[in-house]
Amino acid sequence: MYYQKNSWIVAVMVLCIVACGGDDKKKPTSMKTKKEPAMVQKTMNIKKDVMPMTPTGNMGTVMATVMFKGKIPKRSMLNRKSDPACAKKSMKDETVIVNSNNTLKDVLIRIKPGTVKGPVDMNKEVKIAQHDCMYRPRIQGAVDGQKVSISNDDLTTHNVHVYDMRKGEGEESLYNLAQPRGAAEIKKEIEGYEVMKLKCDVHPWMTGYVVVSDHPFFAVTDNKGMVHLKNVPVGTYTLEAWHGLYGMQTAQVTIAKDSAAKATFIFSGKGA
Ligand SMILES: [Cu+2]
Repeated sequence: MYYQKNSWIVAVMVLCIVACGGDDKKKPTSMKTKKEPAMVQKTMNIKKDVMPMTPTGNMGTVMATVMFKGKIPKRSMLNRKSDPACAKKSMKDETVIVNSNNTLKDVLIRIKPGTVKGPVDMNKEVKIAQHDCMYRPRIQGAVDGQKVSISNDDLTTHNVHVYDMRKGEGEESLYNLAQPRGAAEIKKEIEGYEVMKLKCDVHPWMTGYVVVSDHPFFAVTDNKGMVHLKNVPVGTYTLEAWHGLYGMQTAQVTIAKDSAAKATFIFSGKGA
């Protein structure tokens, strides 16, 4: 029931998009903005009347930044005493990480699924490590049909419990597998999922996400709160920005040939 719980938070979010800078001035980027509730559409439930942009060889870049406005949530120390193997190392809560430049880390930004095509290496596995009793990376993107490979680097047993987060349907449990120390990787194919949420049934603080798309144009904001999506076919798109607690915002961007379309999202911490 994740989305329902957080939909009111999303409703107060402010979204904006800034004008292009530098050489983009010759080719104005769309300024349209709109707000939507978290994950308004299923990732793979794509409307058939929307034709994806077909690559013509003309490509541009998206440079997106996620700002954080409001009271910065305190990152408490996680209580990991229940497992001595985990308790050896102290870790802070990672639900909301605001960078020193007031940007938000761990936001997945992508072109809206179903609206663009691009090259994907379907043989490349999406790797998730359980390391220091945390999922690493905490959030990443993947393409539908790729395989996930989940490893256990720790000297303890984890129980990988994966859910698909579906709008209005709560979370659907996909699989639930114990992985003792030294065990082989768990490998599973992504089969039309929306957002895979990883939880460990042994260590309740462990949370990870894999956001699934049908194209390769996605990235997660870093410790500067930025992403660059490169070699995107020219066109006008909806850009989606998704955070594990705050949900999704969208913006329109127009990508011109050999130019960088800039977008700025603002997430508000109010009520978080
Ligand atoms: Cu665990």
